[in-house]
Amino acid sequence: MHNLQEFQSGVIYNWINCIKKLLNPQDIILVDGSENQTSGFKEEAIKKNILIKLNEDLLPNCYLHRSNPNDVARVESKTFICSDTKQDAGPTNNWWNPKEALSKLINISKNSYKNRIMYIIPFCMGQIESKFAKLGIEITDSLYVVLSMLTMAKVNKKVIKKLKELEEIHENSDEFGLSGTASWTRCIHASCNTDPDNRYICHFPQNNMIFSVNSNYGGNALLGKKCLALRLASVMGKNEGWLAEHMLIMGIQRPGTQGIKYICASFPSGCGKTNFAMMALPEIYTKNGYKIWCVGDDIAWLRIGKNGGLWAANPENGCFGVCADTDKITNPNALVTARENTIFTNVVHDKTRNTVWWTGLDAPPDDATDWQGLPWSAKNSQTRGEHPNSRFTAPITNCPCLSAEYNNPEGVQISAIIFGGKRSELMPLIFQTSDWIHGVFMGSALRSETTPATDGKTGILRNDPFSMLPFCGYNIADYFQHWLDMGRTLGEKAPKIFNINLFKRDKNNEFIWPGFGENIRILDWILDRLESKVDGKKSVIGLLPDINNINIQELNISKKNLESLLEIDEKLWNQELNNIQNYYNKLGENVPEELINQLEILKSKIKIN
Ligand code: SAT
Ligand code: MN
Repeated sequence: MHNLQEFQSGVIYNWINCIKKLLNPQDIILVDGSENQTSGFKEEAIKKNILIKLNEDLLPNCYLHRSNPNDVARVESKTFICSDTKQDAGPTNNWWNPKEALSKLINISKNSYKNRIMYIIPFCMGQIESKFAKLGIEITDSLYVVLSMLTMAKVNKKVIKKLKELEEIHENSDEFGLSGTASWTRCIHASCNTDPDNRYICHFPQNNMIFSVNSNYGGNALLGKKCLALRLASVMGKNEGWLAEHMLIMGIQRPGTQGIKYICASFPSGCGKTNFAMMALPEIYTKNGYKIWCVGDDIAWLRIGKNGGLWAANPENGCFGVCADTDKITNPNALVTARENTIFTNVVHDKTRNTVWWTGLDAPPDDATDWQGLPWSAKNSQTRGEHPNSRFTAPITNCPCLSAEYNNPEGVQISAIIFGGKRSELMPLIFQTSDWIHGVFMGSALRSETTPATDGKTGILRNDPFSMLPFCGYNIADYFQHWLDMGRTLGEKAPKIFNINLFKRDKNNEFIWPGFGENIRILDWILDRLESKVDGKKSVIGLLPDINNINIQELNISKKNLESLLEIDEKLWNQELNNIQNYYNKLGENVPEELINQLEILKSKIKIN
């Protein structure tokens, strides 16, 4: 056994041996995060055609990876919460009896590491010295997963040391080490033959364990990310009094105000969280001293701090962002972020320059292969060369507007929370909810159009409360209650809650709001509200901006269009009420009374008007 002496004997050593018995690898390697070992992995990955090394001058230490074409996104239909009861998983999750799930997973993965290496990745989500931190060990046979985890999580000697200190907490009794529980998360990943029919991503909250088979895609295979940092962490948060959210964290610095204000924003996958989190501002704003600071682009862990306010930390170490359509306008900071030490997945390979390309970048290459490795040219091809869910995996420290607080063990104090979805009608550009309970109501009622980040059809409107539909590891109605409870504890210190919709379309089906860097104009209004610089205009759904309080200087949008972004169509809202009612009915009796009251209040307002 390779370098496992780190764990000598003890619980972790025993657990690894149990899993070894199940998967039957040729050898075992402990991943320690050292530079030496990591470069060895990269060389090995190149040799095995898992990675293509790109032009060192243009893209230093960058690589191209192509996934199995059937393995390009999260698969919600194959994602399970294996809690003791179906009620614990709730009506929005796929539930699987833990015993039955395990027996299937054992069947599928048994001996699947034959002639393969078993990599043991001890990792930490969050800053190791922070109370936010959560430890885990991922076992995988995929070098792509190893190298991605090395970017997305903290993997180093300190983590190994800390895990050794925690050893005694774990108890385990069965042959394959799949029972009992531990204070650290046991993550088992087996690529098998990436067979979509036998693909399962299973979470065992009672065992603090994740077991994923037959997919190497980020959200299904980098088990520290969505599986631990959202699904399992949301359960931990419920039990321990904090929140794990699908949210970006950013700081906004404005002239004439002291300090930086931090906000969290949740949008569903593929709706522009990364772009929003590292927004590059238009010149009229930078000139005046505005700055954006990125703390995180996908996940926020939120705790009540010593001062009673809500504090957020980013548990991740890297960005797993969408490549397609990321360009100089949509997100110039992401282009800089993904310029070195980056793995690109499922993009076009420019063979002449040995670089990568996707729609949105400069002129397309002449001699290229598409995301599947087939000959491709922009001129002769009807289809895009990159996959719509093509991704870059880059260290967050590459981000040119990275906040100085990004690794603060305490996190940053949050002044406002934004909920957003992708809606072509109904939802205004922005409104402020009246208080925490009303904000939670609006978060619970969110609907959004599906995107390529999930398998299945895109553009389908569906309920996606808090953008957590695919990520809440327990009963969503209990999750609403947990939000309400957090609000009660926060009291006066609770951040203000806003709602935004950047995706409203006009009669010609064109987006009305320019979005991207121009979104600062929305943030400006939010900060004006927080600082009581402007009043909001009362409406049935909350406080809207006065049209004159949204700065449209140097923006190609007419006042009339801005008005249309802010209008409330009560006929449509009437239909929406039915949807919320039906959704609540579907969620069942656990929906908190306070939210049902909110719905009644909204119904009565819309009727009166
Ligand atoms: O789930 S991933 O992390 O792969 C991307 C997303 O859907 O947010
Ligand atoms: Mn996400």
